Amino acid sequence: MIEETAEKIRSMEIRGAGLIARAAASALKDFALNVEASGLEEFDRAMKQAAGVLLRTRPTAVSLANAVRMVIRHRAKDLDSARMEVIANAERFIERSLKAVERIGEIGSRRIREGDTILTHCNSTAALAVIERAFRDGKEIRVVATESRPRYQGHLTIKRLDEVGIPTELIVDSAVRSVIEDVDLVVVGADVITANGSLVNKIGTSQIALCAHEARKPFMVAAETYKFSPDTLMGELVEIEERGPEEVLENYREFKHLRVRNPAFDVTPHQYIDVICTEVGAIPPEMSYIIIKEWLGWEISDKEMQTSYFPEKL
Ligand code: RUB
Repeated sequence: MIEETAEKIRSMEIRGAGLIARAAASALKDFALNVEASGLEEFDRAMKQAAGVLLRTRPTAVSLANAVRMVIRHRAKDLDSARMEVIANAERFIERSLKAVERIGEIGSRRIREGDTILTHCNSTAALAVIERAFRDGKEIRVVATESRPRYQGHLTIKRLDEVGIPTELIVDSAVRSVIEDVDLVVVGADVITANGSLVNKIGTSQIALCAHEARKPFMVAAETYKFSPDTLMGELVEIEERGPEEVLENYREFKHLRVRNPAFDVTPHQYIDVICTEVGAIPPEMSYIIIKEWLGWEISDKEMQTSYFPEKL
């Protein structure tokens, strides 16, 4: 079960930071339910090993690491209670994660006005929740969606928007600056929000933010609180996943002097972000530390940060 889910995440059959986190929590729940262990120590060892397999699938999305930590952490003193606690943690994470997306839709959609044209990039459940909520509330809106090369996640976005009935235009990624004047605001999701409020999201996001900034168009990020990275508080840099060259150019081997680069994510500085809509409120990026401290339970002064982690605060 763990390996099966890990492979689906690796191959991107399961993708998008929120879905990855929920799939990992669900796999850990099944594993905790079925793993054979003679005692608490063996159970913990097996859980950690399973967590490691999941964590190694995709390096960037902090939602995965946050979900795994929240699920496997327990205070039980015996095997049966530990099993039950881990299962309950996983169920709670999944339930709260889904509720968070819904709440983000509610909060974020308040920033969308009647007649707005919204630009979105890649395929984000949280960003789509904002857009869909505005539409369901009766606002007449349009969407401009980028293809999001090389994996074309934009195609998933236009499919969903088409099902919902929202008029949408599809553009190539490089057309953003040409159309930005027709757009009223940008709404994107997040893989990671760092302690200083910067955003790590699908490659191309930072160019869009730059265009939006130049054109004075608001740039909104839709992100659950578990997309915020406690590790960045301690100066850790977010690892940007570099994927295979074949995703960009199939016959890359035919070239002798060519190196194809395929970074999957990029960093948008917090100066280009107007608002981050989370399930606990719409905050300026500068308030990210508060989310990490108050909602994820990590303190900058903690020597051993792991000890201050309160999963129940999510
Ligand atoms: C997906 C991506 C999404 C975020 C947020 O990248 O960058 O914008 O993960 O998505 P990939 P969500 O396709 O490489 O996983 O709001 O669904 O968590």
